[in-house]
Parts: sequence; structure tokens; C-alpha cells
Amino acid sequence: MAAISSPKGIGAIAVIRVSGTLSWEIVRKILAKSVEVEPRKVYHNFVIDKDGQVVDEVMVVFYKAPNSYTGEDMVEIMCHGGFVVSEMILELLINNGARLAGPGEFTKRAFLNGKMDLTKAEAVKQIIEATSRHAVKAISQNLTSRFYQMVKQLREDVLNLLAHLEVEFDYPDDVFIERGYLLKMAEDVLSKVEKLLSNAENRLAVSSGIKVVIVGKPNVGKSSLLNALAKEEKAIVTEIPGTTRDLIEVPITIDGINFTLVDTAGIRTSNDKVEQIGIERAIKACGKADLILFVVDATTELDENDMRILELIKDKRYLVVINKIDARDFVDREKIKQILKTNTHVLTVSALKKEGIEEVEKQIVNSVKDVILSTDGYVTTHRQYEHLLECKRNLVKAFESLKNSVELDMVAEDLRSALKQLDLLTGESYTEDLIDKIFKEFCVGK
Ligand SMILES: Nc1nc2c(ncn2[C@@H]2O[C@H](COP(=O)(O)OP(=O)(O)OP(=O)(O)O)[C@@H](O)[C@H]2O)c(=O)[nH]1
Ligand SMILES: [Mg+2]
Repeated sequence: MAAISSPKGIGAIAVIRVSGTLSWEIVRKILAKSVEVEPRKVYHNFVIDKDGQVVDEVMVVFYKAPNSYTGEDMVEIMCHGGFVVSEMILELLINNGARLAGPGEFTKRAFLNGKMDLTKAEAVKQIIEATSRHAVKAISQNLTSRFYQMVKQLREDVLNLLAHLEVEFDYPDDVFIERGYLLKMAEDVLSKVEKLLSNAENRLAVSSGIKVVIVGKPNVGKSSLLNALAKEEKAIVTEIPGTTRDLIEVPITIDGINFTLVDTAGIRTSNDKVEQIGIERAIKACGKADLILFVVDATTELDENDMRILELIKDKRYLVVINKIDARDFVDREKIKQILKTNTHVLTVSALKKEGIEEVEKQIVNSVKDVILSTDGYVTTHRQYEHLLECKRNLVKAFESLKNSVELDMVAEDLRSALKQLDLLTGESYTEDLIDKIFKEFCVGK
């Protein structure tokens, strides 16, 4: 199989990859100079078409199985970048017997050939797609297979525990293993799993974008604030209260950290059916927020609508943003703080004039620092999280059964289920469907 591994477009170099037992056979046919290749050495050559016409000047590397990315014989051709040359070379390879690789097929083969486990395969995809430095830092450690090693160790621990139980099954009259000893072993494994899980939620939140929800009563300038932070006119702004009806989500990056900004309908008592639904959605969005920006209007007095919103969010993490300061000579921040009885940061901005926006960005990052800092776990996908969580549930069941002296074969059953989840996590056991689902999301050529 063959594919272009570099992105289409103007660039210095493009890379075409070929994998499979016939790789070198096929590539040889389109090279001008016949050379005896040694693996992992770079050779200069020219690619020629069927009439012997030179297509491009290239560098070629041959990798001998199993020492390649896919674990098969592989060739990489580095040609000049651009829109056409690499396409022409790929076409020549296809005409000479290669077939076009599907999305993620190189990595899929690497997985099937035992070159990497699923956590690493997922990291490969994620690092390519990473949009922030923070994401790269978090994902790159899974490329070194440290997470895999950890899961393997957990697997050993569970197996060890199972082995102890099985000795007792096999020799029920001669062997009795101290329950306290078994409990201690089970507790150790459980706490390791819990540790892995503990930061996973924060980490998943950070990798998919920390949710910052903008709320406030109608017309205070929520949509204007969203546009100012997004640096783009994403949401409709009018002087009519009740303009925004649905949630508007916009991804933004501040200091290399991904956030998802959510604009909401102004919250007030309303008889309009559509507006009511919008308000319900706004309230629901608050529940899912990692941080709330509570926007109030500097040009009007705080009223019961503001207080009602404050009541909704007071137990969440929030910042108060006083907007429209351009329309006032003086804004009494302390007074507003007193009326709202809040200790949180109170910021003053003009969303219209884009004043104070940098300070809002700074405080957004500051407010979620703990979420960001507590992400040094290893779980990077929801799939991994679910298997680990299910593993924990099984371990807890086994642990409880052990504590309550339930039959040992029930304990063993739960331990086997926990083991199964670890195997699904790393891909030690898998279904075709799962593998297809994971790799079809990859780009072609990876
Ligand atoms: N003077 C001034 N006007 C502003 C500012 N921000 C927004 N406005 C105006 O306030 C009005 C409402 O702005 P929006 O951003 O639509 O307010 P909203 O909170 O999204 O309103 P709803 O979607 O109806 O809940 C518009 O006429 C804006 O131009 C500001 O900083 N200063
Ligand atoms: Mg709006």
C-alpha cells in the first residue's frame, strides 16, 4: 500500500510512504538509478515515468521488516513538495502494483503487527491533531508507551491476585490464603487504578476545550463579549433584548490552552416559547461549565434578574464581568461586589470598544489553573477512560466480595472482568469493529 504522508500544498518536501513485502520491488521500478539498498540509509535518485521521463529528484529510504513504522518492509520517498509532483509519484506507484492506503492504515498495521498498543496509536492521532502546546505536552508522554507500561503492570498485579485465588481453588483442602493478604493486594491495585482515573476527567476536559459559559440577563452584551474574545463576529448582536436564542459555541485558544466559549440566551422571565427554551438551555449550560462569565450591565442598576442568575451560579466557579464601561464615567466595582455579595474577581470591560478583554483572558486562565495543572495523568481519550472506569468497578466489586467473604470464584470472576477491561484498553484484545472505528478517524498516510 502507498500514500502521500505530507499535507497537500506548497512546501519544501513531500513524503510518500509504501509498506508491504513488495515495497522495494515496486519503488525500484520507478527509479532511474538501480541501487542495492541497505536499510535505513538515504539514497539519492530520480523518479521516472513509464517513458523514462524524469518526474522529480528524490531521496529514498528503505526500512527492513520488522524495523519500520508498520513492522513490514517500507520505503519512504522524499520528493519536492507542491500540489502535483507527489500525486504523480503516487500514481506511478499504483500503476506498478501498489494500492492506495486507507485512513490510518499504516498505524493500523503497526498496531496489528505489535509495533504499538492502542494507547500509543491514539496518541499518534492526537499529537497530529493537537492545536495547542499544552495538548502536545500532555499527549507526547503516551508516545513513549509509559501509559502502556503502567497498564501492563496493573495487569500483572491483577493476574498475580488471580493466581493466588486459583491455588486455593486447586487445593481447597491444603491451601488457605490469609484474607487480609488478599485484601491488601486488591487494595493496592485499586488505588493504582483510582490514581490514574483521578486526573482523567480534568485532562479530558482540557484536551477537548475547557468550557467557559457566558451568562447574564438580556442585552448586557454577552454576545458582544463572545465576539471580542473570539476576535470574530460569531454571534448576532442587536439592541433588542432576547437576541440570542440558542447556545453558540466557539473554540478559542488562550496561552496555548483550548477553551470552548459558550454564548447563551439572556436569562429573564419570558412568555416567548422559543426564548424560554433558550433560557432553559442557558441554565443547563451553566451546569456543565468549568467556568462562568457572569455579565452585568454598567449602564443600568442591578435588578432581580441579575440576582436570580447569581443564585443559579453562586456555587460554581465564576467571574463577574461589568460591561459597557465606555458608556459610564465611573463604575463602582466595590459597590457591585457588595450588592452581589461575592468574593470572586470583578472585571470591567467594554465589549464594544474591546477594552479590558486581555484582563478577562488572563483571569479566565487564572481561574482554571488548578484544572490545567492537575492533568498530568495518562488517559487521553474517552475510550480509555471508560475501560479504566469499568475496570475500577469490577475491582471494587471483587474487593467488597473479598471483604464480605463471598465465594472466591465470584471474586475471581470480577477480577477476570477487570482484566478484560485492561486488555480492551491497550488493544491486547479487540474487535474488528473497534479497530475500524479508531483508525478510520486517522488521516491517509499515517
Ligand atoms: N456602549 C456599549 N454598548 C454595548 C457594549 N456591549 C454591547 N453593547 C450593546 O448592547 C446591546 C446588546 O448587546 P448583545 O451583545 O447583543 O447583548 P446580549 O447580552 O448578547 O443580549 P441577548 O442576546 O439579547 O441576551 C447592543 O446594542 C450592543 O451594541 C459595550 O461595551 N458598550
Ligand atoms: Mg446575545
